[in-house]
Amino acid sequence: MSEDVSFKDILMSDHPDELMRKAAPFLNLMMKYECAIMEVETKFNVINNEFSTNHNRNPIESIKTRLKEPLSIIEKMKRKGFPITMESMEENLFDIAGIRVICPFIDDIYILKKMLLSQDDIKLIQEKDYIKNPKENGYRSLHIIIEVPVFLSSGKSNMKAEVQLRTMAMDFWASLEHKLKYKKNIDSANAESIAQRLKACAVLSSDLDIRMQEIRNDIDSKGSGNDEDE
Ligand code: 0O2
Repeated sequence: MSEDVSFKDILMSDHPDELMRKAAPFLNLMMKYECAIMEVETKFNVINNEFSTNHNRNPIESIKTRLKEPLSIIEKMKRKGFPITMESMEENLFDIAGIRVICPFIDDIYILKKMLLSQDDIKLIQEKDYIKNPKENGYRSLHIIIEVPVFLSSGKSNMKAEVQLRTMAMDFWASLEHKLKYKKNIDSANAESIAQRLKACAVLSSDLDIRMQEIRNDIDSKGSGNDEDE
């Protein structure tokens, strides 16, 4: 990478032209993260298409993607005590490019992970299995940080991206919990009870996932054999 650029330096510009000139390397880097999102999303769409042809069902219900906002990038680097520069952002933040894959069944999550990681241009950097080890509040999902190559006229860049794989039940819980967390008018007496009730809902949603998986396994084992034989 060329000379490191500080966010403060970009923001100190007092003329629009100067701001655009100084922000150009940042915008170029964000474009590369956006391309990484496109590459990974396409890979999942290809996996889903092939799986659907071979096994007559889709392991992916939906895919959501997001590029982290500049203010969230700065906030996270501050919170973690990293230097607020572009080099630091590339080295320390792994979730600037985010891909969330929602699956019908728990098994689909691990099938998709295996299929993605078996591709020879994908490198696994880190894995956090919050399904096998849920967070204290009940949050479940499989997080993997990967590196994916992006090919531009300037050459190849290996970009990091965070893939979150979860079932529809895990996504339902996480989306509502996320919305509730940002409600500002929860007093501290109420907060404890809310946390406990959310945890109880997480346990229910985990039970639902396990039961639905069991029903599917049962149907598959008695079915025509036209499904996957992983
Ligand atoms: P967004 O907008 O979804 O990206 P951090 O927790 O950020 O300090 P790290 O190591 O990145 O550090 O955390 P982790 O746990 O690997 O993953 C963080 C992301 O997972 C979050 O991103 C959420 O998307 C999701 N997540 C993790 N824990 C919870 C949780 O308890 N509830 C919900 N609803 N989501 C969770 P961001 O950056 O918070 O937001």
